[in-house]
Amino acid sequence: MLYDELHRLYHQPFFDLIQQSRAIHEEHWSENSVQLCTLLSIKTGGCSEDCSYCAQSARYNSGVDAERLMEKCQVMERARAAKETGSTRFCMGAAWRGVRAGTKRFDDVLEIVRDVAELDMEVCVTLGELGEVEAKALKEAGVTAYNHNIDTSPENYPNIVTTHTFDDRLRTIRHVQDAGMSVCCGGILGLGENTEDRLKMIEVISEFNPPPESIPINSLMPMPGTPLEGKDPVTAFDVARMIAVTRIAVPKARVRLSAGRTQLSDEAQALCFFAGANSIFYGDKLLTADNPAVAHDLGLLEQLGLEAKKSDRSQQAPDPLPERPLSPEPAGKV
Ligand code: SAM
Ligand code: DTB
Ligand code: SF4
Repeated sequence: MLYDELHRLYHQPFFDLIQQSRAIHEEHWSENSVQLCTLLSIKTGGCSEDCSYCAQSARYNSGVDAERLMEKCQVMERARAAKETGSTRFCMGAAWRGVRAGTKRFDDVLEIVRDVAELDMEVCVTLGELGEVEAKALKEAGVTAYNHNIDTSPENYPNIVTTHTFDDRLRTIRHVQDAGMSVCCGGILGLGENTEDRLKMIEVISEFNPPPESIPINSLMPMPGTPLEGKDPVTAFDVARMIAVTRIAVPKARVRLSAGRTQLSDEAQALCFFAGANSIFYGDKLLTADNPAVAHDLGLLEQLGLEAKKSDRSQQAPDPLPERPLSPEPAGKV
């Protein structure tokens, strides 16, 4: 969806926007389900990149220590526990710039993926940059979705990260699409960007072909020691507006109310679900930061009459849209 239309939608009176996003939501998502995804940081800290929001960059004194890749048996324990609490997608994150085929650490990750895939959960990984070969290997090992966020507008990206580019991010997403994995791609609100940047980010994501299967909308969790530690919090109305615009721009994607739920009241989260969010990160921890407690989230879903989505490992990546080109385009188009 083009920027001008996103701008028009976003700047309507709040209730007009929410009414429109609700109507689109009901048209495409007849059941009232919320996808529950559990995150696990399988390799924490010590990252070479300088993403200015991230506690895991080696460049900042955030108090997060660099750790080695977790042992497979420990990961399996956590995946089984996630399944027992009702989670249907297990998302493993690594604080790496990227992965390369033929390295021990990539082989170790493939081994972990193969075993987690046996649990009949959807398997998502976020490992940074991927080439064609790595994407194919992950798909073959049993990954159903790959998370790789563009985080902000192409114009604002260099203000947030200097060690890799926006186009590097788009290239990885292209490789994920070509390998037949679902793309999970979203961004962060509250990095110091303006509304125009937020809408340009959604413009890029909504032009992906095939479209993303899920879109995480994170609010900055200001991590001590990072350059963005003192940023003002995002308001609940800003989050709800962005969720509504995202729902309208990409009707069939799971829109995930992601990092930052600890800063939102239950009522604000209910508003976000009403506006079109139908997925959350579920479990007491995100990667290094806090998330609402499992019991609290289950209570909230029950009060709202929302059900947990069933697992669907047979999920196929969304089909390409026929009229769009499949090859990589210049900046901003994937
Ligand atoms: N290293 C990989 C990468 O950069 O893609 C995977 C892990 S990285 C931590 C995954 C995503 O987490 C980032 O793209 C960003 O959207 C989100 N994230 C990281 N720190 C955050 C924070 N403090 N607040 C909100 N979102 C954050
Ligand atoms: C995403 O969009 N958000 C998640 C996941 N993808 C990997 C990560 C949020 C991280 C929040 C900060 C932290 O835990 O360090
Ligand atoms: Fe590294 Fe990813 Fe954090 Fe950037 S967001 S510093 S690439 S772990």
